[in-house]
Amino acid sequence: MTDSTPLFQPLTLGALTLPNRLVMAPLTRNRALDGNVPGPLTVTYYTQRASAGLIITEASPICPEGHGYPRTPGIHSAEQIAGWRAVTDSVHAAGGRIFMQLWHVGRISHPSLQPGGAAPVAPSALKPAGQVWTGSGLEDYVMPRALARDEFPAIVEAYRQAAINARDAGFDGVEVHGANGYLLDQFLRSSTNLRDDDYGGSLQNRARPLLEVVGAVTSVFGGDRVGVRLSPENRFNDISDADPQTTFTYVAVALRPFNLAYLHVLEGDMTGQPVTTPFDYPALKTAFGGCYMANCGYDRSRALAAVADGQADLIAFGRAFIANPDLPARLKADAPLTEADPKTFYSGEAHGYIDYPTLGAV
Ligand code: 8OZ
Repeated sequence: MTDSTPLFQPLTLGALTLPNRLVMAPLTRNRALDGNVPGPLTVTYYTQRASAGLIITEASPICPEGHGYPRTPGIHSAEQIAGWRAVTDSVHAAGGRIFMQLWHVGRISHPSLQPGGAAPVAPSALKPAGQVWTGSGLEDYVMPRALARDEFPAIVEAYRQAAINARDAGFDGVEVHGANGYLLDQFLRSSTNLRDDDYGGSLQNRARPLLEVVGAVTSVFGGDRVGVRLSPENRFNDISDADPQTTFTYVAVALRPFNLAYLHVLEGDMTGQPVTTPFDYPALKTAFGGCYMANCGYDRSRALAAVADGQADLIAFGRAFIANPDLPARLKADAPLTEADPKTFYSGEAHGYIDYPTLGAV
């Protein structure tokens, strides 16, 4: 390998120049303090990973109703904005760049995690299969309340306000979480959207909420500081689509006019169920036409090949960044990687969060 290997070369991404093509994927870590405020451990965690070409934060709820997991840091209160400001200042001082992932879980929640113990909201009253971790135990998902048509403008407004809050907190940009079975994906994919108004039925209607949110967020940051994450095949959170290739090609083309910083695609199915119809990711990349970020179990050799062959412009790493704060240096040196410990993904405070060693310290 030479120094010109594109994976380790800078890339102009919208308004930013990244020093390499290695992105820290959004990773839920459940370490927020009371009030779902990111604390000092979170400052250390992200700062340790500032050598990433770009950090994308863990999914961060835009409003109280957007929460579905305990101790996930939000971006809807003054305390949360101040907590995140400490993160962005520290990452920037360490030479890094950081986007915030904006999140609304929709039906993937539980009354115990909702304001006033209310039912979670969703496009349609369809209960997800499975169970939710409430912080004190596992509970079955409940029947969500179908949103009335006139409630959605307030959700778009919450995304717009969250983008303003993220800007005030010092983020370089934001990523709209349109993936993994959460609210915007629940509208988009056919299995979870049975509406008969202009937010359901046709593909154009199912995509409308996502596109309205992208419109609101780009009005705050400008398209060149906004990314969108999609997961065409992912059945995580009990979701599916009757025709993923058609659905996601439509979305990719509809996103073109926003001149986004990137499209971030989770290329696979987190549930591990057998794939029935293979999805054509290169076709999705072509349909979008802009910067394409690939994610899903990439290792060093696949990442090198994908970027060198033009199949992806950026590669997002999840587990590898959890366990290797200095991942770009390690991959460049072809040094061994530390294995991540799944027992501390969603709990453990400092352990498994900020105590993974850098190369010299292994
Ligand atoms: C795993 C556990 C909890 C949340 C996602 C935000 O899938 C998540 C998530 C993943 O995008």
